[in-house]
Amino acid sequence: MTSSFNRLRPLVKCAKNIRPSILKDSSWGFSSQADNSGPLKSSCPPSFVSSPPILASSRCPPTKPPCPPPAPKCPPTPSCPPPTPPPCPPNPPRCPPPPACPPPCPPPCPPPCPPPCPPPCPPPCPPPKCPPPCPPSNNFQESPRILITGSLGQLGVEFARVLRHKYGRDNVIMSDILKPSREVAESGPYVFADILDFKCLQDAVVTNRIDWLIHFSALLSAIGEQNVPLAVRVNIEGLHNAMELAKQYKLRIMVPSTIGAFGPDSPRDIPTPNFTIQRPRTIYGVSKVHAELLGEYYYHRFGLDFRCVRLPGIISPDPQTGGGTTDYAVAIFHEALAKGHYSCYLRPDTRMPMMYIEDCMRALLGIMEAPNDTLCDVRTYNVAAISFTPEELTEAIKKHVPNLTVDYKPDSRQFIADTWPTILDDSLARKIWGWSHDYDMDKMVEVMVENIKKHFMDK
Ligand code: AKB
Repeated sequence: MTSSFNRLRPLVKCAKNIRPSILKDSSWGFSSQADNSGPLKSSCPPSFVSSPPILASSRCPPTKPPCPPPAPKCPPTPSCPPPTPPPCPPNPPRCPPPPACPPPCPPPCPPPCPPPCPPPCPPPCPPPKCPPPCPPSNNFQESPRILITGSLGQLGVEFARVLRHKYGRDNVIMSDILKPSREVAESGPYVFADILDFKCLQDAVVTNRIDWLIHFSALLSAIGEQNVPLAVRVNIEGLHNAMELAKQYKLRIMVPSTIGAFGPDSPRDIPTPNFTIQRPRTIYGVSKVHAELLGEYYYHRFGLDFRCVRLPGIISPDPQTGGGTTDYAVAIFHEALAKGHYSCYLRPDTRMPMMYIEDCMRALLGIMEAPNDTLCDVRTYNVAAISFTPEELTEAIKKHVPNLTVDYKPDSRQFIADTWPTILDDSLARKIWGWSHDYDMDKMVEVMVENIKKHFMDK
């Protein structure tokens, strides 16, 4: 289409120069809106230019050949160039004032809150208060079964009371060859047991399922000297039986020793040490050294759990002291309170180690309950409390019995006392298993007077 338009373009140009009137009358079929005010120019096609100028309508000679037939009409331009947008007006119209903007948007919402924190933890729980772990399941740890030989003596009755209080009435069996008092018989189990009869003692151990053997049977220093063969049998043969039973039935055995296990060759001017010369001059002393050495031998040789304390003179309200050299320190209280007078079998200046019965009980319990590995290889310990002379004791008692008089008539017991220590060094027991005494002289005297008045004066 464009090419055919270009072919016709000269014709269109030409047609523009033709006077419209002419054109109107012509049959060429052109019509134009062009200005007709200009000079008339040839409107012929170029092929007629050489011809004479054409005059007014009348001027064309009629002879003149008619114009060639008009050029065929241009077909409608099918493809006009795309309309160009109208140019912008020189002065663009003024924009209306911008509308009032809406207020700016509020700031975006903050992010949603995190979930609330969990409540703080409660304080940590206190450690649970558990009961102590169960002891090994053997009867020994829970409550030992205890047999006391010679239990009707000064120490046996009291120690049975202490042990029963601690381990139960029926776990402590008293034994002796004597008929017990009603009070003793009613206090707990009592069996006849002659320590010189091995089978008899064995029966008591087996039947009562014994764990601990407390061997008190012995003749004391003064009475032992009056019957040495009996002392040998009771103190030495009886000990053999007890020791052998303890070995066979793996019992813990405790045998008390004494200041009587020392002799004149032992140090006396200083507190007598735990380990020193022991050459006693009484059968009682000899038998106690024998007990110490045999027990220690069984400990080393057979692993026997042997324990021993060297006791001083024990002072208790019970007047039945049993034939010792230190008995005066009990008898003087009873005589002072009963008669106001005492005749002493020792010189007034005879100093000996002494101990109140309650301290003695604590010493016995202490050594029995001490862990075996605490004691190590030391199986025999000095234990001490107070040390005084008959004269000093008299003065202390006079504070309670002011009219007390004492005379002194030393007898054979003086010879024994003169060979014994005046004071014991018990530092080893204090250090190794925590021994300590509670009663000094004044406290002991006060309690003795009080107890004797209360329990023995009206009997
Ligand atoms: C005694 O005097 O024989 C006993 C003892 C000190 O061992 N009291």
